Amino acid sequence: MTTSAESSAGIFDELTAALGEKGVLTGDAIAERYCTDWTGDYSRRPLAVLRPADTEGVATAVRLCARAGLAIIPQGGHTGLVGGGTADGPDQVVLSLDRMNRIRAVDPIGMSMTVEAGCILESVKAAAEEQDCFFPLSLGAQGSCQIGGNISTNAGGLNVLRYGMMRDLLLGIEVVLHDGSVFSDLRALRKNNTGPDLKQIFVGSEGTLGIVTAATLKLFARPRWIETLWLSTDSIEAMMEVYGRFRREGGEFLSAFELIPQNCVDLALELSPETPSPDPGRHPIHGLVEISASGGPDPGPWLEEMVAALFDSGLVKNGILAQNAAQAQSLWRIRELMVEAQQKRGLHLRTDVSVPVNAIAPFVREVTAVLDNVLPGLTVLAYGHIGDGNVHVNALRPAGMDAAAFKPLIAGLTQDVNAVIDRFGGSISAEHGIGVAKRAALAARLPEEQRLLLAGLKRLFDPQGLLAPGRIW
Ligand code: FAD
Ligand code: LAC
Ligand code: ZN
Repeated sequence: MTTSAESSAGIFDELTAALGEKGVLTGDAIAERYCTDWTGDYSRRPLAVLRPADTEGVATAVRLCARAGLAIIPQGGHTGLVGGGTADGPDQVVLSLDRMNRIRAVDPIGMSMTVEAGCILESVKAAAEEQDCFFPLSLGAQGSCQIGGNISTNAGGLNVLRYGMMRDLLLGIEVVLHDGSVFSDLRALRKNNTGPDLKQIFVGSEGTLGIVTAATLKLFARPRWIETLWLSTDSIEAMMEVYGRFRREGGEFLSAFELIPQNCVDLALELSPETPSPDPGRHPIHGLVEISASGGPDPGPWLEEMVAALFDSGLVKNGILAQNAAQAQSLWRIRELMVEAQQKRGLHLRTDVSVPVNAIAPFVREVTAVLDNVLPGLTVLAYGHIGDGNVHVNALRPAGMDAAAFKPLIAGLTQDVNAVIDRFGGSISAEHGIGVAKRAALAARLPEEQRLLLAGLKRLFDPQGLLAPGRIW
């Protein structure tokens, strides 16, 4: 076994012979996107980038790397927010799935589709729509993230409250294991109670147990009516009341409910001043709500009554019911812009936490007070998917503080957020995963029995410790 960059030179010749010239990049041929993630916070040149074109190529690459003792960091769209897809040590190669982007089949009767792991989420959604079906996973990064990355992080996003997370959308999987063998079960079975469901072990395992090469996904009926609302309230407590009313009275019509504070709207409009302000009155808390139905009677009349009642009750102070698709899009654009705007501000505190839904209001108040107190001048941005109890408690650094001065404070601020999360019995990672960023925080919270089971799982699936080392465990 060889372990250094120099002595592994021969392995790259072998890999090139197996994967072709396009399949192995080294040196200057490695484009920046393989080195630096979307946040810009994680960056490192891997020894090489392997780009197999098919499952057999992935299997060969894994076998050869295992023989040479090279660690593999699987990489999808590189949009993950916890540093998982970036090389971070010597003797590591990135294995990119980007050439494995074929839609293998769409079945509009069984309502399923089978796709390769490197398919971009947006193209998966488009292929489903071509067959008059709907694949519901939706997130801001959908133009770049890949289905393999979505599975490996158990991605969530905007429609979880109706359709569930990636885990709930998976019918089958194909995975290359540590020795190059292939675990394949791409059957579109809706029911299969033959013991533990092995495919679920790979969901959320961030490349540490195997490399996902293909998946069979659940499809749904395409929504025929979509209504988009922007509702503004005076407080987060009022917004939770509004949410509760929609949840109880809207039932399965409710497909998204996003919490957006005014400071996030300000950020979005700062980045795109031509975007119309959804609430010139600048109420402090907004909700971006989507109601949709795939069939049956148009929910429009019910919705109008519901919104009128919310105004009458005094809970909602201002609101927009989008009159057409363009207006709906411009409301959702604010949701996207506020995330882009944070990235443009450079290094900032970024978290992804969850609490029981009924604790969101007190949690947001407490965590904001804690952060304001620890570092006055922070702009705390607490937004997210409140139907899932999932808040991104992010914060921009105080005016005048540069990134170099802020960087050493991030770990402490994150611990402060996590301490509040612990008091509320929440989770330090709701949807982004653990990666390298949250490894220590997870380790500090894992009960011993769970740690032992997970360590055993890792030994079983990756005895050499070469699959995404340093992630999660
Ligand atoms: P990558 O970043 O490339 O990789 C993520 C992890 O998965 C890494 O550990 C990597 O090693 C592993 N991996 C990737 N592909 C494979 C594979 N084929 N086999 C095994 N392991 C693999 N996330 C949400 O959950 N909800 C959101 O609402 C959301 N919004 C976002 C908005 C923006 C603007 C951005 C930039 C990100 C957002 N994310 C969100 C985070 C991110 O998009 C998701 O985590 C996504 O699932 C990552 O997919 P990817 O293909 O980019 O994976
Ligand atoms: C979002 C990402 C950051 O919800 O998860 O915008
Ligand atoms: Zn999110």
